[in-house]
Amino acid sequence: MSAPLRLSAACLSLAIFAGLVSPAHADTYERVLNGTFDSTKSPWWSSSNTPSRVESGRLCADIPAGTADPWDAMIGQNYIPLEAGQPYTLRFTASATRDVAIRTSLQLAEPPHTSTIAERVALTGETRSFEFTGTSSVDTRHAQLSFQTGGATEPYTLCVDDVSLTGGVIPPGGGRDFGSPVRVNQHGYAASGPKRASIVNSSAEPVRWSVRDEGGDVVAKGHTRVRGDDAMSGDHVHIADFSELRERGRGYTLSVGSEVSAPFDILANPYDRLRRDALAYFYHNRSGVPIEAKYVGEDYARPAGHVGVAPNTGDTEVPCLPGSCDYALDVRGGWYDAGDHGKYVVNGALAAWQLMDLYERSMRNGDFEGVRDGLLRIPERRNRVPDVLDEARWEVEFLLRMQVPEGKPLAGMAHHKIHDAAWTPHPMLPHQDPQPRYLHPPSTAATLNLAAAGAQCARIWRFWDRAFAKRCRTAAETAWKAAIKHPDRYAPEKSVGGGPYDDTDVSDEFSWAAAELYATTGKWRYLRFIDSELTKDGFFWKETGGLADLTIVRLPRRFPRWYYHAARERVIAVADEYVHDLRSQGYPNPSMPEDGTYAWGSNSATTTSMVIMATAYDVSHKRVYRDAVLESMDYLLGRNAMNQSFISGYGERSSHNQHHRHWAHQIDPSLPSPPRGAMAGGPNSGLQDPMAQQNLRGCAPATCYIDDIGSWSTNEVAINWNSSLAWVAAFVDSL
Ligand code: 9MR
Repeated sequence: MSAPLRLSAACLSLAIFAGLVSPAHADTYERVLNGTFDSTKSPWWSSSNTPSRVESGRLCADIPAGTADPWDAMIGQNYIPLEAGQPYTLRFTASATRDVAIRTSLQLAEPPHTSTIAERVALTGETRSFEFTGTSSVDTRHAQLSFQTGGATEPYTLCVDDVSLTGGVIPPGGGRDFGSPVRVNQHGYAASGPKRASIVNSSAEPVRWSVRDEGGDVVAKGHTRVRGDDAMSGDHVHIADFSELRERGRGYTLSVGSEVSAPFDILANPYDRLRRDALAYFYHNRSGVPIEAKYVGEDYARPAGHVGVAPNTGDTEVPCLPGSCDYALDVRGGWYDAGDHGKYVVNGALAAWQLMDLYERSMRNGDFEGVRDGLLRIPERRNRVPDVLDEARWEVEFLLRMQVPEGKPLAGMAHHKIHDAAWTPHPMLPHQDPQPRYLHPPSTAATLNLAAAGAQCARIWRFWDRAFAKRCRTAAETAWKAAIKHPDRYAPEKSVGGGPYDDTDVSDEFSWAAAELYATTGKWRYLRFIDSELTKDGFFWKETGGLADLTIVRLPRRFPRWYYHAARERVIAVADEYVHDLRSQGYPNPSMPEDGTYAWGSNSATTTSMVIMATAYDVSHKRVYRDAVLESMDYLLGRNAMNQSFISGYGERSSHNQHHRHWAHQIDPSLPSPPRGAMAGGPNSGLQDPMAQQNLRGCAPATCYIDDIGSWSTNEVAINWNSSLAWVAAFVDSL
């Protein structure tokens, strides 16, 4: 539970006390999502021994016999917000196919499981209505409403409907506190770079600003520029520009009237540590190897996950999804994708590619830090290979294991993914995961992404380990042939226990893989498949076409001259659009989706746009691109509509409750928070999880974010997001 919510709850209670807000209407705030089961049961869940479904507009569950405690068989809903001191009323209808007594409970989902309502409910075959009340003694967003049926002597079916919980005075989506309206890069500005702030202020005229140093002396002052109404946030924004201030120091603040920003530094090189922290993310999330205290510290050390040691069932001999093939593969290693323990070839290949691309960019631009052996605290440190390549190889080795072996059906294709049969609860360390894990059928997209990353690996590793380079090249060319033979194997959209990474248009993957294969082999047969162009849509795991242009401009001598010139022009044209969008918004985000909404992982749309602007800088040396990348860092680090730094450990108000199964300090104090340098997914207009639905209703796109472990659709971390963060952190550090 974060301090801002507690504060605002207290403020509201005070307001009620003072007669400012009538508590009468509070009773109307509905706290249950989908209590009527009109079509779906989401976000209701049931225990794995208690299958449930929607039946005639009710939620029905098959209750097993022979369990012991009430909570051994439940249906329920999580992430219900409760306010301390407020009364709540629970109503529902229910029936059962036997005469039974069950329990209904409204309580904290995590220890100490403080309960607000706990009642015995006697059920018969006839549908009856129930009503219970209770007063919450806690402020939380983590209450759980459940129907607990364990201890039955005979099996039966339970059905519930019209479940409603009303109460509380904070309206859904209300009570949010973004702190100071003066928004800065809370970490720090580069002394030689642009230094601007965004200020929420209703004035139509410029207002005065001043910067104070740590000792309180005014060191710069001026008037704002009125940027005006900002569509994505709904804020009326002014810009303060203090770029002329170059004096290095810590603890500066910017004031407008009585409003003061979070403190910030001005440093010669503010991003040297972020470059390493953003990359360290990957070792932390390695599968198949113990994470050792000597590299990460005691708090983050943990046993190896998924090396065939019970209760793990993977990943040393993982069978195919039942009915899809008859073999098992050793697919140990790689990185866990995100807050979950799945490993997905489409996304893994993109993330590994970005680390290898970072290496190639560093080589080409003389950024020695980027290719340094000893940069990171990882087991391969000082093995005479750049650490960023060691880290990427950890993933590439896994990708190679996902390829269907010779002699099997679909040989040469890559299995789309491997993950748990069912979603595991939080918290859960990788070595504790008891779920069966399966290989999912090969897909063309995964196969082509393996071909792309494999070809890049072959090119790069020739200088470091010829045998490995050769393995990569063979895998890549084999994958390409298999994809040509099976060009339309698409992963399904529906997915349980892991993400889908579904994609039914793989023309962009063909083009990207062809560019990589051509760059590595020089074989003309690949050239004609390069038919994608970088557009303002940039790139992400589903849209990889634009990456072909990045590869071409990174490796000009490996492509026909006219390819390079055309790609360079496109990179610059797209970067110009990003610079334009960054400058026209109240907050410096190069990503400004045309449909006016932010998508899942919007912060990675920011970082990938930054990669493209940085590439434009590399090919043009025009300062405008470099400055735009630096200013985009401001957005990520607090100069945004929520006064929120999205990178853990960086800035006064930085995300620290990201959705992750063992960086779960928020729900289990014995576990750590995310380490420094983990980027949250960011604002997502889609509100695709109950935490977001409960707390962000009506949010302006740029504010659809909540720093709570429950919000996987706004606050997860992921390898493809941190790989682009690592890329841009290295870029800004190299300037
Ligand atoms: O990043 C993915 C995003 O583009 C999709 O909209 C979303 C839903 O399919 O999935 C995101 O990826 C998640 C993956 O499916 C499972 N692991 C966590 C990933 C990050 O949230």
